[in-house]
Amino acid sequence: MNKEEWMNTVETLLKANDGASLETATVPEVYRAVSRAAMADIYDTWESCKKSSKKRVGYLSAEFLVGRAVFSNLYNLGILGEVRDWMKERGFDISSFEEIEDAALGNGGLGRLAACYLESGATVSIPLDGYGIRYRYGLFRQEFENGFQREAADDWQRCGDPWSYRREDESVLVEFSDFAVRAVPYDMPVIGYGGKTINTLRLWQSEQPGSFDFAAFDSMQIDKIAKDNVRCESISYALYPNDSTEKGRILRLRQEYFFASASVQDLIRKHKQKGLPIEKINEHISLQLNDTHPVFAIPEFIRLVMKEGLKFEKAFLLARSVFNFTNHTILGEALERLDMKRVRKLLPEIARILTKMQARIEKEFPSGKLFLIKDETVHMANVAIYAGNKVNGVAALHTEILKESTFRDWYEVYPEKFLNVTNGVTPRRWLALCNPELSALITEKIGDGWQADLERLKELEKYADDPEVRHAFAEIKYLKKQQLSEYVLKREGVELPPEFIFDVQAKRLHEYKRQLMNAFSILYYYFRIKEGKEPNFKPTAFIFGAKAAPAYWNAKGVIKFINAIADKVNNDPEVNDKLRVVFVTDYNVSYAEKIMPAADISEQISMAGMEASGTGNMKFMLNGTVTLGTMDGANVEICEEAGRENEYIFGATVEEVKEIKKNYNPREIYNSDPELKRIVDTLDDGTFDDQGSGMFRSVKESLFGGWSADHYLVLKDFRDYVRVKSELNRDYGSEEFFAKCVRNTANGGKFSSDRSILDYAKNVWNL
Ligand code: 26V
Repeated sequence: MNKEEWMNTVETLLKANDGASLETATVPEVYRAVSRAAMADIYDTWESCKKSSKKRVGYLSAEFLVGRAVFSNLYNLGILGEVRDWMKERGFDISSFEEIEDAALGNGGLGRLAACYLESGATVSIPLDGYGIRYRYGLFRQEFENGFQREAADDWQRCGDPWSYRREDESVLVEFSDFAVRAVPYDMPVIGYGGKTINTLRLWQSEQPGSFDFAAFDSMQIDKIAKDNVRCESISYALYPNDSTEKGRILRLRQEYFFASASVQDLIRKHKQKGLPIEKINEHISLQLNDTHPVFAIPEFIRLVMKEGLKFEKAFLLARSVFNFTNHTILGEALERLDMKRVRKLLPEIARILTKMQARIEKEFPSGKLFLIKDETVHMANVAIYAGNKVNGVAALHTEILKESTFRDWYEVYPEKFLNVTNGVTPRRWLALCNPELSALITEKIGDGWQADLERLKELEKYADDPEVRHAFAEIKYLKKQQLSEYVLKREGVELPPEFIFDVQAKRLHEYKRQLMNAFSILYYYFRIKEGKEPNFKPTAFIFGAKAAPAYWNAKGVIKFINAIADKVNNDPEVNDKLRVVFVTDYNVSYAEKIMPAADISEQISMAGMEASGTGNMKFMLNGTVTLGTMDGANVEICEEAGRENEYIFGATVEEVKEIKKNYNPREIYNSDPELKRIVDTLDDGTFDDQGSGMFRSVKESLFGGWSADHYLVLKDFRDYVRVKSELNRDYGSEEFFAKCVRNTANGGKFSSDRSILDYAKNVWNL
């Protein structure tokens, strides 16, 4: 579209939909018109992409953390700059679209990865479609009340959903033993960089099947009507925030079957519509299961294929050449196990198929070492490994742990199923779009094209030794810090001088990620500065962003603790010229886009072996940030790529963790290190007030009490952590330090999700 056509379309849409003009329209109205103008623009390409290829891949995921679509889509279409200018000429500033909500249909890493993968699939022209759930409410919005986290509903459709089409005519029925629901698909375009390939993200919404119950209405049974309606719509009502306890299990199970069944029905129907035989469906689709949440797709597939006339064994083998499984965590409590009684009650046909699969494995391996169902519990990961083709971990180290421990028995029997695909992030959103200043510098030095060929960043490496380029890097970092600082002042009311070192930890709050250790390190510097022991300490702003699962007590305790530290530090004139602390409110994709480019230090400090990969670490790296981290997840590969001397690594390794755990006594460390003891004691010596909640005592107890005393080795790793942190503080600002920043960007090429997707295409999907 040229300027004339574009503006006409926008104006027509404003008139038709809202009875408004560019002069009178509200921001959401303009947003909808602009988005729909782009939708009109891409229609033909999208339709032709749907038909184009022999084999398509379905990425089944309970979460897609897509974030704000409008900038990314216009950017990938190559019209963001023009549209900005055209709108500006008419007096409209499109940066006001920043008030449009993020679509947060995911919790964190796993959901954001799914979004990056779809974008990369379209960019490298692989026919990859997403299938998920259209939650009415996504991840909760976070607020702070006296430093405590409070959760509020996330109404992501508040300004409409112009990037989706409802496809009523492609609805399917999903049946549970007690009632059936209608799954209505909403399709979002997934626009690749350059706009040549457009794939589809299909999200299912649950609704009441059939038509309005007039008889009930006539007899004034309003309650019954409302109840039936709520029961159906509740299935896609809200995203589970990662800590789902017993009471939510049934609804969660319904959610999982709901979207798995709808997606498989949809795929089989499309296959049949093409007049193709069911036995050949494996030549036309591959399905990737994003963790265990979509694993019901396997028995559902077998069930539906049997309905087409195939015997169980044939159907099972067909499933085996269609499905693949990605594991994203070794955390025991996150590996899904379902109660068979419940499955039998709610999904009797699925239970029968699972039982047949269990019988098959018993026959094949009579020893009982491999199983799907044991003690009336289905192990969903086992189902996926047994009935799938490939199984992958998300970073080299993680995959080794899967093979050696988590899935050891399976690896012994099926070594050929296992492989690694290291995660990646899309460089369009996480470098080009969020850091246009650095992008311009990169393009100036190595030319255009790196956005879709990220290995080309290597060409920057030589500039690490060029003082001019180093300084240009540093200046851009300063600018991004200024921008973030303004934003944080506006949103949080906290002043972060951009001259300070910006030390950032942004990720979900979990004990294994050790935000508590970071908090302790702040107190370490706090006390030392007060005692005059840190004369050369360079002023540092500690920035946190994290949501805690609503029922995760200790995680919420850590948030309150950090907020209490922030309060004390920021208001203490003796230290606040050296230290600032802020816990940003409602950290989400859009906040991340502002934070990553402004960070000097990327905190990746999980206990070794716990963080499957991490993807934030990659975003920081691309934006020229050094990692302060453990040898965990993809940090290991970041060191491999950039050179370990360009990162700040500390702490026990996976092997050392194993040794230490044999006889670990956190109390010994605590008692023999007075400086550390004093810090830990602030949790209950009255230094900080948790307002009677008992949270701080509970956090302290997690370090000493019971069998799992300091399960994540916070006390053990603390000294090495502050040693390296201090070394970083000394290095900061030197020529060599800025060279490290350049080297991080220059060696980030591996962490493009384009590379990950090409790995999957080649080694998993056989495209
Ligand atoms: C799930 C649950 C559910 C039950 C209670 C505790 C708990 C804790 C963590 C999780 C996480 C589920 C999987 C997940 O999000 N994994 C993340 O996946 C990212 C993408 O592969 C990866 O970078 C992160 O390291 C990994 O934690």
